[in-house]
Amino acid sequence: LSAVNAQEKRIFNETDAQKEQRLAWWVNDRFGMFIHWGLYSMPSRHEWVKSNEHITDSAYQKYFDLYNPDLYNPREWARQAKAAGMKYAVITTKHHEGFCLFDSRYTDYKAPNTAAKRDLIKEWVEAFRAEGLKVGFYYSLIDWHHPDYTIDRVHPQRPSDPKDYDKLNKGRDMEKYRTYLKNQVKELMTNYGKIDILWTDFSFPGEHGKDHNDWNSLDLIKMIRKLQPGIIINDRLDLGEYEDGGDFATPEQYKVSEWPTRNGKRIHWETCQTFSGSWGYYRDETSWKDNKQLLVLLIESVSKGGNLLLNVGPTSRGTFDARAQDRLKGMGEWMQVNGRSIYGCTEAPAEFKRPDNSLLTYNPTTKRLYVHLLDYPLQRFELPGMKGKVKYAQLLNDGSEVKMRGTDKGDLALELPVRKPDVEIPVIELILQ
Ligand code: JFZ
Repeated sequence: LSAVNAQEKRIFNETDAQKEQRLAWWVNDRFGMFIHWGLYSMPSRHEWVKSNEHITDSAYQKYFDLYNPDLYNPREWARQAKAAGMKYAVITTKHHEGFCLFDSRYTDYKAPNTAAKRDLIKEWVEAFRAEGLKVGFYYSLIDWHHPDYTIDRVHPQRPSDPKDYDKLNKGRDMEKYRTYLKNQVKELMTNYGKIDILWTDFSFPGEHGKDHNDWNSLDLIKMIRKLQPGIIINDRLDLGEYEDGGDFATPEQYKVSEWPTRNGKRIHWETCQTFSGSWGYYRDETSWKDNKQLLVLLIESVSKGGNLLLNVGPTSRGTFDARAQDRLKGMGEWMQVNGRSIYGCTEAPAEFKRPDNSLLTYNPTTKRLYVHLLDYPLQRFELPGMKGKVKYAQLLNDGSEVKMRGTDKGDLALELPVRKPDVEIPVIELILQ
């Protein structure tokens, strides 16, 4: 431990090496599927619809009454996730609306009490495990259904006049909600076997907000790690004062200009991203990213030492809509032949300079450097300062040799085929000396 880190507050007795071991699979796998599914899939206009449109509990009730995911087949979801090259998945067991996809002893507001008549999470876990994927639970700390959850600044029933908060919150008791929250997390950590990831969401400190005191986060994280010693937990419990108050950071992509640090030390991170903006199914949304943009999100994350959790919002009947299937297929086609530049890879050492319109990743075990060509150049491509450093160069998609020679300036000139290889983003694999 460096002097700086030794001063940092810690919750657990775990060494840095032990933490690295616990997170090793996650760092290696790099690419996961996020799934946002709930009652909000029915209005299909954002998972925040209840808050955005200030919908009351009684007006929202119709979604619960009519919820019927008759086409739900998690084995099909798992198949598509795997084919896309994803190695783990995280599903909303409960989102902010409060509806539970799992069977909980502590609420009636759950899938078994709808036409689904069963615990939808149980079969999801079994299906994803059967495809060899690691499984994770998203659990919303925020709850817009629980009668004891106090009205805050993002709540559907937030008042227009701040003076009205006290009046509205009379009779609501966060102590009772904390008990509910803890009981439900305990169920999730106990009833489904080994859970690989817990994705809590989210804290928003400040006036009429919620922070670690509202969730009793410290007590919660201790219980979670006790029940699931190997689990990996995100950083949204508002325990930032502790170095180990979360295992990885969850920045939004646009904030990541370089590998995020804490006290000068690089941290684990994962960006989560949507296909179209909303996390829940949003039928009329038109802002869908194309396959190339999605691949750039993945490659860019790995090039800065991070993971990508790419979200699908299934329909209320339990299917992936055609646009989602198309994107997953596109990612899979690329990953099928180029996955070697993603799995087990990380940021390239600083000695390797990134040429224009390219992204670098590096596999420290095999000592191979990957150059992702975002804008396919015409025949000649130069790697600054790399003369004499490369044993062999090939296109990753078809394993064909790329001829190279050192220049007088000490650069490495690569001779690329005129015709762009048949992949969205071609990758040159450099086997270093
Ligand atoms: C939250 C949710 O509100 C949203 O519906 C979705 O589930 C998403 C994955 O998580 O939204 C957030 C919360 C925090 C940040 C960004 C989006 N953040 O801290 O940058």
